[in-house]
Amino acid sequence: MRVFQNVSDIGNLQQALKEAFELKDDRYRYSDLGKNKTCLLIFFNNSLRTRLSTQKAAMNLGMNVIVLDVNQGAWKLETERGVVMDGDKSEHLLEAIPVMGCYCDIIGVRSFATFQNRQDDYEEKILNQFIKYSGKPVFFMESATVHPLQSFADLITIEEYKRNERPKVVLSWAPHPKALPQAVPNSFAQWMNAADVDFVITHPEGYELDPQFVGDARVEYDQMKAFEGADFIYAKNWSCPGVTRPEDYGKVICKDMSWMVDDRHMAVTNDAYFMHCLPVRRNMIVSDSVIESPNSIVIPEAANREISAQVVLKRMLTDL
Ligand code: AN0
Ligand code: CP
Repeated sequence: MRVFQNVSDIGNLQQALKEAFELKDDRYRYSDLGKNKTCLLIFFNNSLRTRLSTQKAAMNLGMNVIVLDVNQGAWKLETERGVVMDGDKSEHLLEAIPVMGCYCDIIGVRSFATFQNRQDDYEEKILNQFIKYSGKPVFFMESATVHPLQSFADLITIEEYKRNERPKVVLSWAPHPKALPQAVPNSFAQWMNAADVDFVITHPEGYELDPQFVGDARVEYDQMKAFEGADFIYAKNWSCPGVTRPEDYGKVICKDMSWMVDDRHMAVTNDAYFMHCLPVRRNMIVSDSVIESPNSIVIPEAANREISAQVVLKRMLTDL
């Protein structure tokens, strides 16, 4: 594997899940595979889980790991070509990327949507430059539009907890004070569409996700109706994707607190498990009672981030 961005990059999902459970059973089985190989993790944005779980996964495989927080200690980077660099940016991405590639064998990059220009975000302008100029395999650690390591971990978690062959999985928008990216719901939709689940998306009008990610999923604007009989509730806030209203791209257009997942919502489900990628704002996205209930699986979900990262790194190492 040279790029990990979309669900298609992982190939057969049953095979990927099998590999994930094998690694979870014995995570040091391939501890020689990464000997003398270096994994470089580049963060343009904050992280707790991705930073720790990916580092751990690389170490399980015997790799060396270097982590760089670009905005803390590195030079401020220019990303646009053709700019006269007389401002506060000391280095251009076009030099920085191939230099980073010199010091590693595999690169992971986190670079969120900036919401300045929908086209730049949705064309994955930054990550595509890493793919093009680093000369190394690149895995996405949440880009402008996708967060595949999260969705793979979510799929592993659903497979572990499902109580019937084809569970009903509901992705629900929930309120949040700040504008958040669409990467998590985009990827989650993409992966759920590829998996064998009954998938429903619910959100207020105006929050329609990009059609390339929605695919054939059912969209239900009545949240309570969507929750009926659900086996898994996957809550997440996202800002306006700008599909139906381009001028609102990246904006908060609804603050309706009735969308917060609480006991009233969970009561109409099939005793559903509650999931969220974290970090989560309590009593905005989800009530204390729901996230603290026995049905909340947010911690095992986060734990599976180590496993999804390890499958991806193992495959990249194998193909070096
Ligand atoms: C980010 C987001 O919503 O995409 C990261 C989630 C994994 N969340 C925040 O910025 C709070
Ligand atoms: N879920 C997730 O990616 O968390 P971090 O932003 O803390 O890495």
